[in-house]
Amino acid sequence: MLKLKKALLIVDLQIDFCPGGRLAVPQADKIVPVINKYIKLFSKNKLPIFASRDWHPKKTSHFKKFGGRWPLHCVQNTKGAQFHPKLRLPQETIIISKGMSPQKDSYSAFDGEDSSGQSLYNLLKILGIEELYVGGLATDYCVKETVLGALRKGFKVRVLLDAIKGVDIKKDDSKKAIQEMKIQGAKIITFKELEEKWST
Ligand code: VGL
Ligand code: ZN
Repeated sequence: MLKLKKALLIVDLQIDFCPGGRLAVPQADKIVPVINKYIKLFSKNKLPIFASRDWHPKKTSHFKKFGGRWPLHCVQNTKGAQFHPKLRLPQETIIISKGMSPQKDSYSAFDGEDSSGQSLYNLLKILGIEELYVGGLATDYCVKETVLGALRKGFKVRVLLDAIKGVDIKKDDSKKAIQEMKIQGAKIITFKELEEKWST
């Protein structure tokens, strides 16, 4: 099989999305040790690691207070916007900030940019990435939109089934999100499968 150049993309593993946070995803903290295992595996294989963060201005139409649908969360430079304290991001992790518009809702990491303003898409192209491994929060919002965005842009995508958690405002939202990602062409993988695959 053709060897595709891969990267890991960890979506929004931030304090506000974890239990105790302002927009807590049930059991979100459970995926942190699993994500850390993926990080180690990608680091060992010298593959790039991206971490997106929801990075909202104080005033944005994303928040209920200003006409949107969400409670205040992940406000730039607040504690809740920090990555989970147990997440072991290597120094070279490329941080992608998103949700910075005061007027627009956006969920996909492909709407985000690094500290120099480069889009995620351009960064992936520069690095020659062909296949993205996506985990994080939340399955039914940012993970879904990021995965569908990646597929539309022509990347191969693997969803890390043991390293995602959903909000499930409506029962089965996450299940439906996974179905939709599969229909659009994403493949599903778990850590054990990947570790075995890469050890041969
Ligand atoms: C997200 C709701 C609001 C997410 C972000 O990261 O999935 N969900 N903002
Ligand atoms: Zn948000």
